[in-house]
Amino acid sequence: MKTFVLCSLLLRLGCVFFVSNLFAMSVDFEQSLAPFSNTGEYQFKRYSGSTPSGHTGPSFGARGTKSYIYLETSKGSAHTASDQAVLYLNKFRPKNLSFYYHMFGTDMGTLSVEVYSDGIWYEIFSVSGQQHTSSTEDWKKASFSLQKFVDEVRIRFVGTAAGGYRGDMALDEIVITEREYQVIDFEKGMGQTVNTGDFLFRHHSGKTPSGNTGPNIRRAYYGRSNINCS
Ligand SMILES: [Ca+2]
Repeated sequence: MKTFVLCSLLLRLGCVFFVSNLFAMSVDFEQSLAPFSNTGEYQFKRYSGSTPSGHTGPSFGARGTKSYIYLETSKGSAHTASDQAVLYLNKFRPKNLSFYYHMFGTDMGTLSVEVYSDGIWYEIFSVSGQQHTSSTEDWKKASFSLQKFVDEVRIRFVGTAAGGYRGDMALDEIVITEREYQVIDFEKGMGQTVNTGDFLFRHHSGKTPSGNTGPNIRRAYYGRSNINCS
């Protein structure tokens, strides 16, 4: 947040620099569910190949991968309407979210994605009923910007059964891009900032060369250095 405030101030001053610190987490379910976990009454299970029931579920993972996760809807699993599985991830700073889903079967239920922020679960995606016509049809991709959520959030994928065994909904290749907020104190140069404007922010310590302008003290907080636009 301090970086955001600093950027806003510097943009008003007429100089431009750019900070990039993006981190992406890709979960392909080839080895495990981590960092996700199941928190619902029923579970999204890791699987490879076609699901055990005929006429439902994918035959392979998304984008040519082997494994994926799915909600089993045969008897003894989420077979009754309103049975739910919840795939949950705790606390991250969001920028973008994308994932692949496969929903083949005449008993297909509802897949929803919800983001928890400031005490409220916001639904950002929901699709109901059969979205594929065969187990071998390509997975569909969903992608969202989450930049409106400023602070840390939680996320959950909710699979709700419609009743019946032909309702094996599947997920794969969940990618979350995070933005890390950094404080840049300019004590050791410009850090990861890059000048892109017509004039340069210069790294400096102490008073600026001109009189009656610039900071009159050597430090912001307790550091020695700063940058100035000239
Ligand atoms: Ca996969």
